[in-house]
This record gives sequence, C-alpha cells and structure tokens, in this order.
Amino acid sequence: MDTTQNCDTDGKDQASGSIGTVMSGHSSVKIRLEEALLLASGILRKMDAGWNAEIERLEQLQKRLGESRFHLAVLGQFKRGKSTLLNALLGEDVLPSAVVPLTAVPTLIVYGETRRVQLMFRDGNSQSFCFESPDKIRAFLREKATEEGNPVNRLGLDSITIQYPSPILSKGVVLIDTPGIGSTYEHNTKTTIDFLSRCDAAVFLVSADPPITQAEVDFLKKVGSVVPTLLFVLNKTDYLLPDELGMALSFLKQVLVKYGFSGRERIFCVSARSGLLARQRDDLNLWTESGMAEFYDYMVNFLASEKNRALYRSVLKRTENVIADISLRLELMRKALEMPLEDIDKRLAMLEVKLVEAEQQRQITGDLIQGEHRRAIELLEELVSELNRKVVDQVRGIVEEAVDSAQSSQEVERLARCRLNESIPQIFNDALVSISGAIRGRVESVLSTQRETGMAILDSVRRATAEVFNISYVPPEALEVFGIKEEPFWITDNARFTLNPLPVGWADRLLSKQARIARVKRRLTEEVETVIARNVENLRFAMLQSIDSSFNRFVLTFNEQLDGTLLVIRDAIREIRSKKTAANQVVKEEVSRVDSFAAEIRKVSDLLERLRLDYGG
Ligand SMILES: Nc1nc2c(ncn2[C@@H]2O[C@H](COP(=O)(O)OP(=O)(O)O)[C@@H](O)[C@H]2O)c(=O)[nH]1
Ligand SMILES: [Mg+2]
Repeated sequence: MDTTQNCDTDGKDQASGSIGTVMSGHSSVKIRLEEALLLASGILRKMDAGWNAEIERLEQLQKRLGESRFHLAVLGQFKRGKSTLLNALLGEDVLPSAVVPLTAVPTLIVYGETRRVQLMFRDGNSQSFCFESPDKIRAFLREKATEEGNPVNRLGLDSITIQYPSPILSKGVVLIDTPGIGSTYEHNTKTTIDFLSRCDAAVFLVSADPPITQAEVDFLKKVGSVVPTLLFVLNKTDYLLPDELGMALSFLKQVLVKYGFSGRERIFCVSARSGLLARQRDDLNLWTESGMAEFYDYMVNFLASEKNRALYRSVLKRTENVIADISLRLELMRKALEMPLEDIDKRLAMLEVKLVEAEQQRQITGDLIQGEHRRAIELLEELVSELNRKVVDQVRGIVEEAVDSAQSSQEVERLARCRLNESIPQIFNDALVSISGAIRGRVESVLSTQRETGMAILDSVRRATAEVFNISYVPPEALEVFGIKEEPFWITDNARFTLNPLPVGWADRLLSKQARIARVKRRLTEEVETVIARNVENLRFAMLQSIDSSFNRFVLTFNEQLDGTLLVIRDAIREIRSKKTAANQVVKEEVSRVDSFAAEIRKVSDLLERLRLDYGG
C-alpha cells in the first residue's frame, strides 16, 4: 500500500495506481475472456475440493492474460552498459550510470503519463514520488538505489518501479533492470533467476572489454533454461575495429556453443552509448549505425506485438478446452451415479486400458515429431546455403557488368551501387518467398499429418469414454497447426539493404584508372558480401524461429489437451467410486447438484462461443 505521496513538483495530488496499460484494439476480447474465466472458476469453487486441478488450469489462463505486457529483462555484469542500453531504449537519460553498483533489487520500468518512482519495501509498504525530468529521477535513484546512497540495502527495498512516458513502453513493453550478476550477494542470483521465469525475453549484455567472464558463463548456464527467449547483445562496439568485432563475435559464439547453447541465438551488435546520443539528438543515421535501430525494431515491432495477438487466441482456445473437459466430467459423473457399483468397476477397467493405450501412442507421436522438426531445420540450412551461393554470384555479376559498361572508376561505383540498391531488395524478397514457401510446405504438411494422428488419439479417448459410459460423444477441438510466418519483420525495411556511398579516397586518385577500377570493384564486392551475409542470416534466423515455434507449440497444445482430458476422466472415476459407496439419498442429492452445475457451465460455454464468433476464432 502507498504510505506516502511525495511530489517534487507543485504538490498536486497524483492519482495513485495509474500505471498506464495501453489498450489495444484487442482489449475488449481480453476483458470478456477475463470475465468468462472468473465466472467459470467461481462456479467450480462452489462445487468441492475435487475440482482444484481445473480451478488451477483456469487460474493459470487468467494469469497468462494478465501478463499481456511484454517483459524484457536486461542481464549482465556490472559496467557492461545495462543502464545505458535501457536509457537508449527509453530515449532519455533516466537510469544512473552508476560509479558504484546499484542496489541489488530489480527495477521495472512501465508506461505512465507522469514520471514517477515507486519504492517497494520488503515489509509490503511502498512510497511513490513524482518527478519533472529524467535528471531528477536519476539523482533520486542515485540517492536511494545505489550502494553509496543505500549501503547493503539498509532501506529494505524489494523492488523499484519507474513509470515513464516513453514510446517503447506505450507499446506494452516493460523493461527490467536486474541486479548485476556476480553481485555482492549470492541470493541475488537466485532472486534474479526466479524473476526471469516470469519474463518473456531476456537480453544478455556482454562487451568485448573484458571478454565474457566465468561468472557470466556460470550465470548464463542457469538462465538458459528459464527464459522463453534469450537474446544476446554485444555492447560497446564503438570501441572495436571491424575485424575486432568479428573476433569478439566468434569468440562469443564459441563460448555459447561450448556451454550448451545451439549457436543459433540471435546476437545484436550495438553501441548503447551512441544509441542514447542518437535519441537525444534525434539523429536517425546514428541510431541505425549504433545497431540500436535493429534491436529496437526486433524487440518492439516483432516480438512484443506478435505476442499479444497470439496470446488472446491461445487463451480463448485453451479456455474452451478446459470447459469442454469440465462438461465431460460432469456428464460422466451424472451417468455413473445411476449405475450399480459392480457395473461401474467393470466399465472403469475397460476405459483404463484405452487410457494407457493413448499414453503409448502419445510417446510414439512425440518421437516422430522430433525427427520431423530436425529434418525441417536441415532443409532450411540447405536452402540457405544454396541461396547464399546464388546471391553472391548474382551480385558479382552486377558489379562485373558495371565495370564493363562504365568509363571511370567513379562511374563504376555509381552505376554498381545504383544497380545493387535496386536489385538486392528484390533478390531477397524473391528468396524469402521461395524459401519460406518451401519450408512452409514441409512444416505444414508434416504437422497436418501429425495433427491427424494427434486428433485420432484425443478422439479415441473421448469415444471410448462415451461408449463405455454411454454418454454423448463430443469430438475434441481441432488441434491448431501454427504455420510458418510469411514475412519476417525486417524484409520490408529497404534501408537495411542500402549501401552507403563512399567518398573517393586520396589514395584512389593517385592510382591508374585500371587500378582504381579494380580497387572499387574489390571494395564493392566486400561491402556487398557483408550486406548479403547479414540478410541471409536474418532470413535464416527468422525461418528457424518460425520452424521451432511451429513444432514446439504444436507439441505443447497436444500434450495440454490430452493431459486435460485424461485428468478429468481419472478425477471423475475417483469421485464416482467414492460417492457410490454412500447412501442412496446422497446419490439423489448429488444428481441434482451435478445437474445444476452442468447448467451453469453451459452458460460459460455460450459466452465463449459468442466470443469466438466475434473474435473470428
Ligand atoms: N564506449 C562505450 N561505452 C559505453 C557504452 N555503453 C555504456 N558505456 C559506458 O560503460 C560504463 C558503464 O555503463 P552502465 O550503463 O552504467 O553499465 P551497467 O553497470 O551495466 O548498468 C559507463 O561509463 C557508460 O558510459 C557503449 O556502447 N560504448
Ligand atoms: Mg546500471
């Protein structure tokens, strides 16, 4: 609870708890889903303790909905540039770049119209303060949240929340500065790891000065399995010459592979400091050059927006599944309540055989899918290396042509750049269409087959239950096949393909015409190959992510659906057995109780049905 309101402005009362969540067009879907979930868990709570598992499933979904903001944590050792990176994302110098470590508590930065800092204490109290400018926030944080101002956390802080009116936050992104790794207290590492499991993505920040340390590697090993998306940022690239950057990158990749990462992790090279400067000066070129533009776009325009759309759809579908399971269980109970005990036992034994069979089939299907997943990645690697060869040949041809048709080295350069700038986006667009087409074809055909198998397994369980207990058969919800995305986020941005015009060096002027042309040709070829390599890697990475997510999500939804159904059937069985041993009168009461619950649950189904119609499934 807020105990104090301190404003350094004019003492105007600031409405508390006004953390602005920016509502998107999907917000009403979210609210209606929330209502349906609350209604359903309310009904189950009125039943009895036997429904805890279902209540928990509904609560999980509620929690997922509540988390529709995108939590991005920044991790890294002291001095790697975490605060500077966050400031660059925010566009202003908000967080202190401390001379001494910041107090080891997480700092959350969320959207708010006013600049406000809320200190949360371990005893549950909190204090909030409003500020006029980033400078004042910085000074305040220095005072409250550094080892200098708050040694060994004497103030007993638990976390800090900063509200800030920054565009990146208004898109629903929550930025989190975490206690540095290898910081003074061992328990901080654990706190950070627990915290990370609730984040959508984490950025692991390293720099080349010094190279990644043992403490960071140890931390990484723990983090890798906890966060859904782990990205790497190599900061302070402004210190490095191009070949030093290459070396730093390959060293980092080696370390990653050595410690069990796939080597497919995305690594962004940035200069956070130049990025911050660019934002302060509104310098778009510097922003792009600093590498921050690419990083920002990837985080905000791709990961975060993709997340909400997918989230609502998946929560709706999963809620429908839970409700269908609950209805099945109620119907099963209703039927069995009227059967003699011996009869029930005989039927239960028959059903159990089916359930065990379904488990075995699940195992076989899982193995098959894993194999197909691997083969889809192999196909991608083949296509990508073929593409690389083809594009390199194509652009070499363009440079040759310019050399043949131009008179002077300047003209070669001008002509070649002009043609390259025209043709590279086209080449990559075509490549994307053809590669994503091939991959989509493969993944979707494999998953469609697996969907048939998966549906057959789910169906066999439901059918057996319906037959054995003579209840109505409800076919399972269709398993979703998550397709390969058509358009990786970067492809429409032509700026990324553009080659910068180079000034003619003094050295060039002293050379013979032929030597000058040869030199221009060499330089162009090198430059263009870097551009190609970057785009090929972008394409490859986007496709890989898409393949991984299609397979993983398929397996996840299948398992969830089967587990849910198996769980309700087994729970129903247990409950029926115990109820049947009770007296006849109790059975009668039980029948009418079950009937009334079933009627209430049908109302939730109707709500969801309407929601699905409005939302377009
Ligand atoms: N040259 C250079 N220095 C940087 C960059 N990013 C951060 N720094 C400097 O590195 C030091 C530590 O940065 P800070 O953001 O406080 O690191 P943190 O401890 O990880 O939060 C500061 O002096 C920053 O100015 C960068 O991209 N390039
Ligand atoms: Mg810092």
